[in-house]
Formats: sequence, C-alpha cells, structure tokens
Amino acid sequence: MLTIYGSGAARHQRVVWACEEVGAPYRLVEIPWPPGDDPDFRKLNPAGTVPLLEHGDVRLIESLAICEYISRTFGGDLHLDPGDAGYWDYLQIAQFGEATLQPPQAWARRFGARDPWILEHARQQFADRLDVIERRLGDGRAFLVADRFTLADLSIGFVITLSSHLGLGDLLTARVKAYRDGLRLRPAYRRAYSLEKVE
Ligand SMILES: N[C@@H](CCC(=O)N[C@@H](CS)C(=O)NCC(=O)O)C(=O)O
Repeated sequence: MLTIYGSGAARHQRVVWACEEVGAPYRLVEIPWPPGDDPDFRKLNPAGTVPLLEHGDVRLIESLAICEYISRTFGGDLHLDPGDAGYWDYLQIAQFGEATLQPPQAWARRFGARDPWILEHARQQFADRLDVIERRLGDGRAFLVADRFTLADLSIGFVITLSSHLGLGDLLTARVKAYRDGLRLRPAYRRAYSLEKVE
C-alpha cells in the first residue's frame, strides 16, 4: 500500500492519477495548507512540499519521480525506457511539464493577485511555453509522445487541467483544450479527480 501525502489542489493529483492508471493501491493523507507549517510533516519532507510518497523503505518527494516509481513498481506502461522510440521526447516533455510549463502558473497563483505586472508576465510566459504543446499537437495526435498515454501526458495534463481553475484557462488554445478534454475522459483521470462527469 502506497501512502501519498497531499493538500488541496496540488501536485499529489499527478500521483493519484498515476496510481489510478496502473491500479496501484494507495491511501491519500490530506494535510492542511501550507504543508510546510506542519512540523510532523516537515520531519518527513524538510522541503515542506507535497506530494510525498511512502512505500516501505522508499520515501520520494518529486511528483514525476513518484509517478515513474509507481509505473515501474506496479507493472504500468506509463514510462518509456532509453532505447524505446520516442524516449528523449518522453523525457523532455515530462520534465517540461514540471520545470518549464508549471512555474508561470505558480507565479500567477501565488503573486498574481498582488501585482498586475507579475500576473501579466506570468500569463505571457504561460502562453509562450504552452505553444510547445500546441505545436506538438498540430498533427492531430491524441498523445504527446509514442502514440500512447505516458507520464508526458500526465505531467502536462495536470498543469493544463489546473490552469482553468487559476484564471489561465483562456490561454488554452482550441487544440490544447481538445487534448485536455480527451485526457479528462480517461476513467483513471475521472477516478483520480472524482468527476461524475466531464464539464
Ligand atoms: N517539483 C516538486 C514541487 C512540489 C511543490 O512545490 N508542491 C507544492 C504544491 S503543488 C507545495 O507543496 N508547495 C508548498 C508551499 O507553497 O507552501 C514536485 O513536482 O513534486
């Protein structure tokens, strides 16, 4: 049994989604926001961030590393291996979701209400970075790499799903919205986000 620590609408949703995709058993421990204010949680993760995964002796604190651990440990096919066709694309797009596409969203969320310049800058940066995904989807593909659902989709899907709730949804192009809507129809996504229906 995996133990996933999460808080509100945060990156632990990637991990729950990955568990649902591969059928990994898990329990979700919700802690109040901000997680770093909980001294007991800080003992487990000094960074004070969620997600945190505990599984036996394994303790991991990076959402994408956790998702890959889950895929590899529970026989999932969410990951690619070096040597597989599309591996470098897979690696880059999965990391792009967390390292490049997500930060402007965080700036908007955290500082946007306080400073209009930061909000505008964050919106512009988000739109520019999203263009990488828009172009990739330009040939009509359903998944970002390897003709199947992978952690690249899960990484990007988490960010673009959240963007609508953070006032950035208007920056999603029609093509990106269609891609997002396809991901949201996945049974595992619906279970992870407890959606009765896709709006
Ligand atoms: N790169 C890390 C980022 C973890 C992270 O920053 N998580 C946010 C929630 S989405 C957090 O816990 N922030 C705590 C805070 O802002 O106080 C990952 O992908 O897991």
